[in-house]
Amino acid sequence: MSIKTTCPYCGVGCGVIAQPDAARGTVNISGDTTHPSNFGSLCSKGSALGQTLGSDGRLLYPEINGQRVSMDAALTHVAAGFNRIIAEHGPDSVALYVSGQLLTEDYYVANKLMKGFVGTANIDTNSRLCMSSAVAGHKRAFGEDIVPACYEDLELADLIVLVGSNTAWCHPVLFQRIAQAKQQRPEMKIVVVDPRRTMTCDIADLHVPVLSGSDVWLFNGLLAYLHEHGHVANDFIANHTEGVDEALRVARESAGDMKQVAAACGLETERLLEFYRMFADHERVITAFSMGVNQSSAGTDKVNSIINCHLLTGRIGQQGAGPFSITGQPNAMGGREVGGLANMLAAHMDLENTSHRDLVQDFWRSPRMAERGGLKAVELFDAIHDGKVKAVWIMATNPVVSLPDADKVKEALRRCELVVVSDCFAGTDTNALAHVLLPAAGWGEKDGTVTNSERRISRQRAFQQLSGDARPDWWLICEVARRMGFDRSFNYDNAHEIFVEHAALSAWNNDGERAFDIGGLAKISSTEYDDLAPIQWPVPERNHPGTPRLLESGRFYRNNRRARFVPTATRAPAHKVDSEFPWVLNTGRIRDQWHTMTRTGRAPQLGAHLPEPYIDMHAQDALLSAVSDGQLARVETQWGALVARVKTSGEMPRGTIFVPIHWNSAVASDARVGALVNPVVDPVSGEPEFKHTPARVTPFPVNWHGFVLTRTPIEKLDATWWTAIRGAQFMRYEIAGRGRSPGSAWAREAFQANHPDADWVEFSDPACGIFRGALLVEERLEGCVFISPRTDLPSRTWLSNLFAKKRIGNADRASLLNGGPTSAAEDPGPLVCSCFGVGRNTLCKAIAQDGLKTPQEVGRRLKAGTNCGSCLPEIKSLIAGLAK
Ligand SMILES: Nc1nc2c(c(=O)[nH]1)N[C@H]1C(S)=C(S)[C@@H](COP(=O)(O)OP(=O)(O)OC[C@H]3O[C@@H](n4cnc5c(=O)[nH]c(N)nc54)[C@H](O)[C@@H]3O)O[C@H]1N2
Ligand SMILES: Nc1nc2c(c(=O)[nH]1)N[C@H]1C(S)=C(S)[C@@H](COP(=O)(O)OP(=O)(O)OC[C@H]3O[C@@H](n4cnc5c(=O)[nH]c(N)nc54)[C@H](O)[C@@H]3O)O[C@H]1N2
Ligand code: SF4
Ligand SMILES: [Mo]
Repeated sequence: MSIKTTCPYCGVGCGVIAQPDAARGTVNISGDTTHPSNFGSLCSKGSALGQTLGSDGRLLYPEINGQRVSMDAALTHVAAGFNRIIAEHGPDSVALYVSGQLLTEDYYVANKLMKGFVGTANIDTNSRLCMSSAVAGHKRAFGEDIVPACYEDLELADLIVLVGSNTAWCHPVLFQRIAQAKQQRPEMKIVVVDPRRTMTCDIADLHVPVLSGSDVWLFNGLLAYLHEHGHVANDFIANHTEGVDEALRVARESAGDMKQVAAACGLETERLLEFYRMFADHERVITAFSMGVNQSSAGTDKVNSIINCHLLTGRIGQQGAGPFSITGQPNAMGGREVGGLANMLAAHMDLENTSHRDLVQDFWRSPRMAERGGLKAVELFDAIHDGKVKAVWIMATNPVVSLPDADKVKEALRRCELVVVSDCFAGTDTNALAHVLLPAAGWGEKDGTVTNSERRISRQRAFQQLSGDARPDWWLICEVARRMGFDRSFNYDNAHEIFVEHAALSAWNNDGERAFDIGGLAKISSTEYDDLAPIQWPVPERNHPGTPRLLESGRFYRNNRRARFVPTATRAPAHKVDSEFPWVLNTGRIRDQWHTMTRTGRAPQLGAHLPEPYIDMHAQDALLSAVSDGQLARVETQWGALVARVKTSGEMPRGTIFVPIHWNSAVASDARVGALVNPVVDPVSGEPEFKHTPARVTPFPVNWHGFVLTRTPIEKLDATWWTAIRGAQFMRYEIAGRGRSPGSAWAREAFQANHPDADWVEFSDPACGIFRGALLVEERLEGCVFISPRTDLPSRTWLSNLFAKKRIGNADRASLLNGGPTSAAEDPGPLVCSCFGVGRNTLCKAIAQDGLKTPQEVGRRLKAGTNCGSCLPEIKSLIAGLAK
């Protein structure tokens, strides 16, 4: 059996083929060569999906206050709790907090329940933290949340400007499509606008290392430059836009002359002008942007300052030209279609527009409609904290980790009368605060649709049986709705019935008023739905082929059909650095992990690339903070603190530090970066400023460092600081501590408990604080521990290879006790290629010895980089480094 479905991670929306192997109990995952978003490619995360599918760690049964209950009891409890609180305190006292990882069908019923039946718009989503500035920018400029471009435009463009997007790591398959297009047409230019020199810069002709938060200066300056140098689409502006003069005036006044712009952006004037000239000289320009733009207290203005440059030059809705918001989550776009944000209605209609409200109420036959916008994510959790919202149902998101000022979020949930969480996994930080836990179906069990960054609707199809009592999210929502008394309106038997209702609403009294129209899919049969091929909306008529590009005719969706130049006055990030908090804390993603690691953290293939939380900073800033590469340090802001390992990768500019977002309490003692982030939001979109919080870095002194690799996970770790990651045959714990370093007694207790008769070998030098121990069970390595006062511990990659051996011979025993392989050749070094497990030492050796000059030659020699390609930028940088 082989099932076509869609990857559940990023917004690229790659087609996946899943082939369950019943005999082995595994699922083989490959890229779908017929899917028009990825043509068969998958990145490291997509390739490792098969490793995330077991029932181990799943939330399988409903619980109330920690006790397992029947599904019926749990659903009835939730419905009764919501109804009681609504009766006592009104509809606005309850809320849903949902996610861009729900399927469109789940999202549709969640939104319908709240806005049309409970009668409150208190349903918001983690897309508030992600896309809401892009949505707000699109609505201000175009009148509707429209992404005009498609992936093919990236290949057709002569210039791609990537703004605040680490595409190489966060949208890897799109990055590969861009890299391939550039290889075929080397004259194609790429600019990366990012304070960090990320792996994305690998294919860039120009890196523009702007100061954090200065993008509006950059694009206001560009607008003025384009105007001054005559790159103005006069006819397009006259016929299809309004407000150009005011936008130009504000841009000029607030950004100043080119020198002032360069200074505000922290750039040399020459580099600034080089970028401006490139932009001016290419008709086919795509400006693709993501979180470096959206996640800012000026996020919506950043978006509009970009759109203004495209409107001025008329480069929009054309092949290879336009602003392009790259979405993060697999169904961020679908969530927007159903109106999942607290300030939207459904099918791209507006909550505060009476005729839209009447239209939707009529269609839903709903008893009471929400009449004004609900609370946006950060406000919502503040209202929970203040006791104004008394019941919340959190679905498919982990806000205790992912919201800003996350310790306050934790406290808010502690105070809340009724917290319901539905998740597929047990043990998340948010689950820990739930009164009711509802087990949700996981990726392989779910059935429905998602929409990717290029408006392409693709099917997710189930290829596994439901685990335990887990049920699809739409089912859980409908069952609660029915128990709340809304039986007739939530009486769906399957995802298809919901989808066709959603499609019908998009076409209801539409007449071309709203771009989002998938009326052509409103009458598809259940079989046609099952077979639905990926298609880009709008799909206004039956058998319509879909719409790759929007806004081609210059007709926009505001009342007067014109696009609006939105004046964007510059303003600095909300909080400035000062002597107490001298560094800007920037947060974001790493290549092989997905958000809070509930899924990717289970795949051994993904754990080794960057196994620990870290603080990346400029070497001189590290020196000023009295910390150094490899040592632990504490990052502290006005809101919270964490401890992680310092790294001076060379990617960071002076003045800013970078901490990844993924680590949480389930996998580290103290590394939830959300707790440190300023909760200030953009005034228009409500999106938090995740990329700019003033912070300080101080040493975190410890007396000893160590790590443990063990086949049997350890329940309790006696260490001041720890982090845990899954390896192929073992759990890996990095530990460090104060006081006396652990020795023989500690290690034996931790290890030997499960294997009292096993063979224990150890080396101990108490005077030097060095301890090494290994447990062998029937000559196989069961576990090992290494402790030292310094961080110069043995290679984990070398040791992980010993775990793969059936027998540990005498030479290996000796090397275990010596703390290192007998020959350097046995140490592959830190992992670079996760698909084929190729380490840095192996790569460097082959590159040097065999004179390999291109990643292709490396691939032929070692296979590295030949599957998903996510490590190609790193391989290229190793080749470049060795060529120096
Ligand atoms: N591997 C992986 N991929 C993912 C995800 C994941 O968790 N892991 N998550 C998905 C999701 S939901 C999202 S939203 C996307 C996010 O995808 P991206 O937006 O590409 O990812 P981030 O790492 O959040 O941030 C992007 C870049 O913005 C830069 N930046 C910071 N401040 C500024 C600034 O002021 N101006 C500019 N121009 N740039 C700035 C940062 O240095 C960073 O390199 O990734 C998606 N893909
Ligand atoms: N500091 C900082 N914080 C950030 C960001 C940042 O750049 N910096 N980025 C923000 C952005 S862009 C995003 S998108 C968020 C992401 O943040 P979150 O949404 O909190 O992160 P996830 O780990 O993806 O959480 C998804 C949860 O849903 C569960 N889940 C997965 N599939 C399903 C399903 O089908 N049904 C149900 N019910 N549950 C499911 C997972 O197990 C997991 O617990 O983080 C935001 N937070
Ligand atoms: S690029 Fe990777 S994570 Fe994103 S959809 Fe494709 S395979 Fe999934
Ligand atoms: Mo996101």
